[in-house]
Amino acid sequence: MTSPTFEFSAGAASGGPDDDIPLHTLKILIAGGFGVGKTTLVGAVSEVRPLRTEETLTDMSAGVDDLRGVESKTTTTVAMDFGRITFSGGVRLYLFGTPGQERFWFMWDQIASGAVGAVVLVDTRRLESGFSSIDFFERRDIPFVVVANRFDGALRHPDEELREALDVDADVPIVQCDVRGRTAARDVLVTLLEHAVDGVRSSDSR
Ligand SMILES: Nc1nc2c(ncn2[C@@H]2O[C@H](COP(=O)(O)OP(=O)(O)OP(=O)(O)O)[C@@H](O)[C@H]2O)c(=O)[nH]1
Ligand SMILES: [Mg+2]
Repeated sequence: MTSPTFEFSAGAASGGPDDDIPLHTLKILIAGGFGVGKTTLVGAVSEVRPLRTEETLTDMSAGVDDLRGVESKTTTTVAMDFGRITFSGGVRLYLFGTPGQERFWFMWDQIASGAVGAVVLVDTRRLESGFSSIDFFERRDIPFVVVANRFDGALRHPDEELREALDVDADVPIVQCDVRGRTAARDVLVTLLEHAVDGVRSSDSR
């Protein structure tokens, strides 16, 4: 597989004293169900210390939080994650990680406001955890990529099998990786940007 190449407005940020000032700032959501790796992705890729809103999972969550597959998880995001990454060429992404638990989904609309794209993380051991997020972005026409996070012990499935199981359109990129790695997480964001730009181009040409 070739690694993605992303160039935004070639040359737009070159040749001036303000080279270090980003010319394009974009809001991106990192979404998905409970415990699929949203906070992990933001932390892996952020160039600044990420803002986190983790709270300890307590006995109170028994019967509320589905810990199947993520039994070792001790904390959960109760509001959002925030991080930042800047690409050469003057594109700066502000990353907003959503809370995964259903009881916090009322916040999603506000967090999503102004987002140009989303990463939907799924855990292939609990694929159903991705349905609500996919539905959320499809309804709002927000471009997204699906990322099957490589959890230990999870079976590997071909992309097309995942596409069918998740019922996502043929043009939606599917990436399988371990988002604990900075390069893998960064490549996911590049794939999303390319997908979002493709969408704008094809709607312009209509
Ligand atoms: N093996 C493996 N573990 C991962 C991967 N990504 C995340 N994890 C682990 O999975 C656990 C859950 O990750 P989080 O980043 O807290 O998940 P989250 O989606 O933010 O969870 P909530 O905010 O509670 O919904 C952590 O213990 C991570 O270390 C991965 O790609 N592979
Ligand atoms: Mg989290």
